[in-house]
Amino acid sequence: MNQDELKAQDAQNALKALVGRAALDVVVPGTVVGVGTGSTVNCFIDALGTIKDRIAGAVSSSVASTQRLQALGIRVLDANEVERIPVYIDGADEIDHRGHMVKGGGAALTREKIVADLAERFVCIADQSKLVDVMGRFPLPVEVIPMAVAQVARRFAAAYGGVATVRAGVTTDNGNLILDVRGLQISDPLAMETEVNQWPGVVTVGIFARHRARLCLLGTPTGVQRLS
Ligand code: ABF
Repeated sequence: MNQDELKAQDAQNALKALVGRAALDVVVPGTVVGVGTGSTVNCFIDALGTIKDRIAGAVSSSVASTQRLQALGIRVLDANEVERIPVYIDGADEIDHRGHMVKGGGAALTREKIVADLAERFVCIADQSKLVDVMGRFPLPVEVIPMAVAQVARRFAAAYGGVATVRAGVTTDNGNLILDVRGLQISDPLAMETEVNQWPGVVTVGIFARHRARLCLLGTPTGVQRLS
């Protein structure tokens, strides 16, 4: 990376740390917190460690987040141990102005959606680069049963003109593959999520429209914007 790229990365990391800390404000004391995955969430996990005695524990969306939480002494509960959690905090690869998200760049989309489903409130934490008018520039991640990747790729081409490729060297925590689909204009996230969800072999599509964020803490150079 050249100097400018390094400076841009440092600036983005600073925004991630900013929103990671800001997310402590939405944690409900004494409760179990839903925790997502990714570098922005890692900032939140590190901040959560500073108030670990004021929460009842966490439900995690990935092995990576579980390990980070446990290393900080935060109790991690199995999702089956809880019926409802007040808040789920997670990042996104893209988020639009209605809180719909593309997620799965970290290959954790299935467990992220499972924990999001347990939550009363999904709070997305992201730096300003993630906010878009129409999603689709980021390749859409889809978790797929290995035997179905070719057919699901054909369906994306036929239905949306998408070009799907298997993410090299990645097996999800659930033992499946990730297709990354390029060339999409996700103008109706709910419709696409509903359609793709029913394709045989699709475990999870990385569109979070049914489980959209009710609040987004957006990191910007002038501070944290609360978008809801
Ligand atoms: C995770 O957050 C994934 O769904 C998404 O890909 C990722 C964004 O990662 P980062 O915060 O590192 O940009 O929830």
